[in-house]
Amino acid sequence: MDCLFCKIVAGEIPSHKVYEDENVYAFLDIYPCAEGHTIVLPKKHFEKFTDMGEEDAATLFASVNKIAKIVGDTLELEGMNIGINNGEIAGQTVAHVHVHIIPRRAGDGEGN
Ligand code: D5M
Repeated sequence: MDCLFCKIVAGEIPSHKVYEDENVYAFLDIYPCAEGHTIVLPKKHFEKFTDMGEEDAATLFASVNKIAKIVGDTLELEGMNIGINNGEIAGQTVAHVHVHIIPRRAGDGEGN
């Protein structure tokens, strides 16, 4: 399958790995919104979050929970945005489900 993120998981395209287990792969976003911006994706290919069944979605978010704590502890963050762009109309540019973990810091100006 010609999927950018499947190729990253397979090691065919280089990435800065943050975390990996049997179900997910996490790496730094190449166009970070903030230092430490991390992407978490399921190793199993789904185009959109809403294509996933409950069990796969729960597994993904159990790992997101773990990785968000690691990112938060490592970077000593007080908070972060955790989210998904689900579908092209919602801003999804890579057609493989992924969760953004975006560190937030005092004065970073986004204010939402
Ligand atoms: O987010 C897709 C994200 O994927 C976007 O923030 C850039 C990032 N991206 C794209 N290509 C790469 C590579 N090769 N390495 C790391 N990060 C990458 P979306 O929610 O689909 O807009």
